Amino acid sequence: MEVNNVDLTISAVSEEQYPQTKIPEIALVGRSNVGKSSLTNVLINRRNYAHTSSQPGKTQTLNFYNVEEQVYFVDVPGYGYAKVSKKERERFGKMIEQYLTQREQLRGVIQLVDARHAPTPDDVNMYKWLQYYNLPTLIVGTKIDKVKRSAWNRQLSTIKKTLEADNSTPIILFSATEKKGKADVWQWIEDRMGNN
Ligand SMILES: Nc1nc2c(ncn2[C@@H]2O[C@H](COP(=O)(O)OP(=O)(O)OP(=O)(O)O)[C@@H](O)[C@H]2O)c(=O)[nH]1
Ligand SMILES: [Mg+2]
Repeated sequence: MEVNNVDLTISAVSEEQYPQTKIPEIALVGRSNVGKSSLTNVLINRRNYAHTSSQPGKTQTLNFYNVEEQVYFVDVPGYGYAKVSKKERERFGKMIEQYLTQREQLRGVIQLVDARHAPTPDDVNMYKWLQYYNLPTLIVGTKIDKVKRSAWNRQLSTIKKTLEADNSTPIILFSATEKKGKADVWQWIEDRMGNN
């Protein structure tokens, strides 16, 4: 998609604040610091519209980015290390769970994993959970620029094997710095947008 207009519609802390439109939504999930904001920025051709940071666990809201009035990207706070109280984390987990299982507009989930390493137990749990709820899932292996080219295939199969991903789950290796994988990720999103 040719992207010129993007708008951070809302950073929601509760369901009443979600946009009240029929526009399809694509959620981005992954551990803190894996590169969700960076992927968003590449997809929308902006340098730092979705704020990136080297400090993990910052984002504590569901951020809805309206892209060309055609799709929302929903940046879901990173799991892993949230620097918040247990109570806050529970409230938050519930909100995310509710969003992912009950949101009618949701067409698919992009799960990001760090392509430099094998997926963590948190990553595996998240993937299994998404499959359990039959959510169409795309795996994006981030930071592939940090892996030498000769190891890309090995990393790809490590991701697939560790997640026990079946063939209906595509895996795309991605680099925000090189913009590698951008077209393939967009293709998947557009395919999902056309599907009810
Ligand atoms: N080399 C490289 N660095 C990346 C890539 N993607 C993200 N980073 C870096 O990783 C750090 C975290 O990226 P973010 O995009 O902020 O990660 P996030 O998943 O949004 O993190 P939270 O919002 O805290 O959950 C930043 O320093 C980015 O510059 C990539 O593809 N290659
Ligand atoms: Mg972020």
